[in-house]
Amino acid sequence: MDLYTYYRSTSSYRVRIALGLKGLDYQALPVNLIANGGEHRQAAYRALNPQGRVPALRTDGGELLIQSPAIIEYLEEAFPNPSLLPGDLVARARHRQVAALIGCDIHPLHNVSVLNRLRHLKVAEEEVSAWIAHWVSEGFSAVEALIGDEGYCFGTVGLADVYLLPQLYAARRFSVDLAGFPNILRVERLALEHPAFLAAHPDAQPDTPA
Ligand SMILES: N[C@@H](CCC(=O)N[C@@H](CS)C(=O)NCC(=O)O)C(=O)O
Repeated sequence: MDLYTYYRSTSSYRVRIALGLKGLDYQALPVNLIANGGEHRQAAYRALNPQGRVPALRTDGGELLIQSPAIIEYLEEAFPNPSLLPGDLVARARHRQVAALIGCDIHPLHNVSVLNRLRHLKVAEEEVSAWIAHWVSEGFSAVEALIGDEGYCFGTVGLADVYLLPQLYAARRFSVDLAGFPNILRVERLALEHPAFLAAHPDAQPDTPA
C-alpha cells in the first residue's frame, strides 16, 4: 500500500498508527503542505484526491481512498486482526464517539486551511492561537470525562487512541495547556512507548525536517 502523508498532519498520523497497530507495511509518499504553496493544491495531487488533502491511501488493489475515518475503517475491515475495536457493541461505540469528537469537532477547527481563512479575515495571530486553544481545550474536557482511568483510553489500545495521540501532538505544537487532562496525559505516556505509535510519530517520518 502507498500512503500520501505529511509528517505533522494529524489525519495522516492516525492512519500511520492504524497501519502500525495492524502490522501492515506501506510506502510513505510525502506531500508537502507548506512548500511551493502546498503540493496538495497542485494539479498532480488533485488528480488523485479531488479534495486536495492528506492522507490518501492506495490499496494493494490500486484503489485510491481518502478521508482518514474511511481509510481506517477500510483497514479494519480488510485486515480485521488485530482489531482496533473490542467485541462488545457499546464498547465499540465508545471508541467511535471519541474518534468522532476529535475527528469532527476538534481537528477541523485548526486545520491549515481554516487557520489560513482566519488570517485572510485579518484575525490577529494571538487570536488564532486563542481560537485553537479554545476548541482543543473544550474537546479535550469531554474526552477526559469519556475515557477510563487506567491503561489506554478504554484499557487496551484501540481506535480512540489512534485519534487521541495525533490530537495531542497538535495540542502540544500549538502550546495548548494540557495540565487539566490527567487521563489524556496517562494515555500519551503509554502510547509514546508503543512501537506502532513511535513509528507513526511526526518526528520519525521520511519527510520530517532534519
Ligand atoms: N477529515 C479529513 C481531514 C483531512 C485534512 O484536513 N488533512 C489536512 C492535514 S491534517 C490537510 O490536508 N490540510 C490541507 C489544507 O487544509 O489545505 C481526514 O480525516 O482525512
